[in-house]
Amino acid sequence: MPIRKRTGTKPSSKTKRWRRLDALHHVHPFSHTETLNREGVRVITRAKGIYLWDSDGKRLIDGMAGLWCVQVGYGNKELAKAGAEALKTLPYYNHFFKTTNPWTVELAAKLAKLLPQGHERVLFANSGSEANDTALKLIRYFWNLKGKPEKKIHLSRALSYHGVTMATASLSGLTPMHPQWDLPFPGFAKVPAPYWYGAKEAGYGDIKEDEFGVLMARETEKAILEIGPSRVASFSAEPVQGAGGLIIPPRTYWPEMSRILKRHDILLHTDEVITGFGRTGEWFGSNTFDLQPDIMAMAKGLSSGYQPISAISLGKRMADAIVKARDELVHGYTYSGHPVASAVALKNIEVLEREGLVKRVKRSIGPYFQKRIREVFSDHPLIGEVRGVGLLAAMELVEDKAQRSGFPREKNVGIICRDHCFENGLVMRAIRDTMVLSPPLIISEDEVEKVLTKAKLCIDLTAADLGVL
Ligand code: PXG
Repeated sequence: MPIRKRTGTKPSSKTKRWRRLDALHHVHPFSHTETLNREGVRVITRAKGIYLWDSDGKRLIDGMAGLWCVQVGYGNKELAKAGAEALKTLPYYNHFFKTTNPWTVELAAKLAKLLPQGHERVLFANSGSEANDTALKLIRYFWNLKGKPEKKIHLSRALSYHGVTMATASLSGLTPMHPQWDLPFPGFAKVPAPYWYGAKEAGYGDIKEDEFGVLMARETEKAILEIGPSRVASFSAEPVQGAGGLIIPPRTYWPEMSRILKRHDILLHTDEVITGFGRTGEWFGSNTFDLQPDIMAMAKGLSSGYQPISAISLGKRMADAIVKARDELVHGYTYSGHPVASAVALKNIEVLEREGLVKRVKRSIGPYFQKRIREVFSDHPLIGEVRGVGLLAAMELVEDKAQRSGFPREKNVGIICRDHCFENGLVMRAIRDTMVLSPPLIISEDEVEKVLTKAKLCIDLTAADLGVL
């Protein structure tokens, strides 16, 4: 296919109006407001399956399932109907005053069946940040109940993303998330990420992947010993790190980490906000990596993003302590277990089960996606590594494949590639210079081919811009 740049179509009067109002009145997350206003936002007006349409009728393939969340794809009528029915029947009620509602109860019971062994109790919240924030509070409470109030240090990893509240931003290891807010708070310590592809640039030489996995776990243990194990409350981790660049740990990492956490009596808090609900080919990333979390946070795929809802599940040890505590649990949100969000999440899980979408990621579409993305890109001169699991994949754009060394940051290679993708009708996320795909779980083989054809065109365009092709 010839390499060409598409020129954008002229925006309609409606688009111009929305862009103007947006620039005047709407402050966007994780955006430089003045730059965004100058360049103008894209207005997304509808979506179906794996496709999005903007206000000028341009169609885009959503290679990111929104923000890693639309498992069942867009436009699922069953979810819409379930939400509408709950809206008409009980648009709101809470769980504070000895009350509950049928949708939330059924959802909690359903989750108890799907969650890892021993996780039979859940709390609800509205976002991934709130779920992780709640998890941290429950961890602190647990150790207080156990008579070990000195266990208060929360460990997490470099490049992790756990949310944006004061505590979860402190927990996050993506350092740009801290200075604007004078974070991290005291009591949050960081350990290295098991990011093998970056090991050479980080000074570890030609270390083998398996060896690196063990080494990163041992570095974590070193940090634990320096702090003093009696002070360390928890280790928080995404089974696969998402927003930090799709970091898939070497297979030796988690078994070694699990041993270390057990040895020092440190709670494992898995952040399943991205890895939950089939993304890695099992219901949870904790299943894929054989983890026994003490507490888990989930959001996104819980409702396929159709409603804001998140959950925190307690393993047996934490549940026993917290449920049997003498005092009332002084925590909860106005919208915890919202009936409409619960109804939609319940229906979403029903669809995932009935359509066998999680199994499909494990057995058919996941392996197909992983095989094809490697076939198309492994030998590309711009791509240093293709990695992935289930329906998650990343491609590292590098300057020198042999040295595994990247481009200078100021070249913004990832952004160049992402912009080509938008121009050519594909949403592909750039994390630094790593291109990431996380499509809806309903994606077909034919649609995978469409994604990869567009991705190839855009990576070729990027290579041409850089004078590589
Ligand atoms: N944990 C993980 C692992 C996440 O990925 C959160 C917690 C926070 O969830 P809420 O619902 O509070 O946003 C997330 C969110 C990106 C991107 O650009 C990723 C997220 C959010 C926004 C952008 O990759 N993940």
